[in-house]
Amino acid sequence: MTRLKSSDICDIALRLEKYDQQLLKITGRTLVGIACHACNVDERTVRQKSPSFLIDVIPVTSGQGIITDFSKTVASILKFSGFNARVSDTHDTAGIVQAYENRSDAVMMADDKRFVGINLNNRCVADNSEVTGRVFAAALDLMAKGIKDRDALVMGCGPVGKAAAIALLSFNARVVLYDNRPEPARILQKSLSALAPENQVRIEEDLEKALLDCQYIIEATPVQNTIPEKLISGRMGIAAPGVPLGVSSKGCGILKDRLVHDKLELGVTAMAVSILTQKEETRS
Ligand code: 2YH
Repeated sequence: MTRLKSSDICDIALRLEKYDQQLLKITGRTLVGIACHACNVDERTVRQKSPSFLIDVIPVTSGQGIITDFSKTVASILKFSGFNARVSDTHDTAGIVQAYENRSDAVMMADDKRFVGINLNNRCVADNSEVTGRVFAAALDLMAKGIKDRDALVMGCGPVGKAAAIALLSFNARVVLYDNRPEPARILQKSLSALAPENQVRIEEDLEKALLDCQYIIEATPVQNTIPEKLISGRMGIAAPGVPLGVSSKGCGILKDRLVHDKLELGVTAMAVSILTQKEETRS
């Protein structure tokens, strides 16, 4: 799992407007629009509710500690997406206590392993890895103007790749799994078998063949340059939640507007939309 560095995120807040316009051009939807597509909710309803939904972003000191600008950047993304967000002036346990005392609707916080949003009113949780996989799959579906019946390659079968594969199946894509280790791909294929007919999910062990076969790609690995430039064509569409980006700068130049990649923006926005709109499951 990649730990974000301050240098990865320090200019995100300044580029939000530009990125939003870029997403609109590539997918036809903005950050909030793509997040709503990922959560299968109506954008107008979300835009009506989000300004009064108060999210406290709580800095967490455990493990490797605070990443400079992390909480501030998360709050900036939330505010840009229309939510009422602020960085808590206390951290860790005290931050959670303060959020309850102030009757905040939700908290967002990350340690070295998990980054979550928790709705304090109904106990719904959004996990960044799961939601990130889902929202990048939604971006790919929009970029493809409907990925139904198309082959979509998922590179990297960890938690983000898994969530992307599940979302792609919900959009009725044919999913091709690739991982540089055979075991994670096999485990994921098995877990997806409950969700789709056998012929809708296959494993491809030869990356070159997979990249030649599939026009649409989710790049969910934590490795640089996983997609060789010679295999990148102008007709490919890539949604890349992986950090660092698996496409070289020359590759980005070939793809132009056929690439969606960011380090926090889509994931954070989709986490907020998810905790705003999820309903608590009734327990028996
Ligand atoms: O970047 C991370 C982890 N790799 C979790 C990512 C889950 N997809 N955590 C951020 C740590 C933030 C820090 N504790 C802070 O500044 O609060």
